[in-house]
Amino acid sequence: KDTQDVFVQKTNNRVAEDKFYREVLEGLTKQQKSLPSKYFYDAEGDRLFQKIMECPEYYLTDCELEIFIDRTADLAATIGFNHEPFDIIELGAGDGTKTIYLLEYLANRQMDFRYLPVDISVNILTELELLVHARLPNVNIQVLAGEYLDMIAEARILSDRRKVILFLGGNIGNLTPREAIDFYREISQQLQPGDIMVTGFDLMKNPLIVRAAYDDAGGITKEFNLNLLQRINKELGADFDINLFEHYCSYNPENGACKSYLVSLVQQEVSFEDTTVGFEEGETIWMEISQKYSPDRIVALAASSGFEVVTNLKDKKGWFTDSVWRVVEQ
Ligand code: AVJ
Repeated sequence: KDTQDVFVQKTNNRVAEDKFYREVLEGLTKQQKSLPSKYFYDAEGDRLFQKIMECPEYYLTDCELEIFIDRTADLAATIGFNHEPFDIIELGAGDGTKTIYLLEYLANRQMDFRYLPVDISVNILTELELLVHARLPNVNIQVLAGEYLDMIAEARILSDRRKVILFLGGNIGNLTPREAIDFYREISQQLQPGDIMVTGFDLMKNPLIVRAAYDDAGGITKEFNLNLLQRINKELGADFDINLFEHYCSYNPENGACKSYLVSLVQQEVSFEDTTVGFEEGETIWMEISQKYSPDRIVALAASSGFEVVTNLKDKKGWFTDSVWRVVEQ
């Protein structure tokens, strides 16, 4: 059994590495160069994102934590299902800092639920499992390591209970609005009418506040972006000189798109595997979108993907909302 496991693990790694290579190559050979932001999160990227969350400019985490602490009862009320048993599936669960408040509230009221956190990082999931065991020994937790939609399918095989999907932190912002519709359609198709989807949306606000959050004075966000070039160096043997790239962030207050780029400071060539990519001086690599939403746009997104809005739980400043949706009858 052991050799079998090791073999599977190795094969998966190679498949993952090939995919990483293909997507990097595809991004760097486009007219507007780009890199997929989902690859930010290697061990160093995880560490840098933790540091971003501690930056005074990065308000998202604090706003959502406030909602999970102050509005726990309201949130719990929307997912009670009249005491029917249910599963909470959390996509991109991370360290569980916010969710634990909800789990504690539900557990204290003897609700019959299981917590199924989904993440690609097995490390994060192991830590989360330890935390939940330690803090909430009565909560039934089963971690699921893999891609979001695959793991929702997996959870359906495990049980036919009512489902609550959590997608917190403003992670939805990393999809373009167009991609977001497809994402929610695929989710609603996997669910039953009445099942619940909870998404943390960062709301449109003073553009100066948004821009500062993605261009912090301490330069952590810059490091976070440059780390992906370093990861490509390490894992694909590329020769990016990170001193020859600068970080740039733009926010369009008309459509809520906050985008970050790396700017090539000189004309240069970068090689990896058997490919060479040329950069003009001033040419950009689009690294990430962190889309901001208006309340109307959230309603429209729900309606066009098989959901209806049940309620919006906002922080006191009104900067962030945890939007609770219900799957409608088709
Ligand atoms: C983890 C996707 C919510 O877009 O706000 C933070 C990632 N990027 N600073 C975000 C991020 C730059 C973050 N999310």
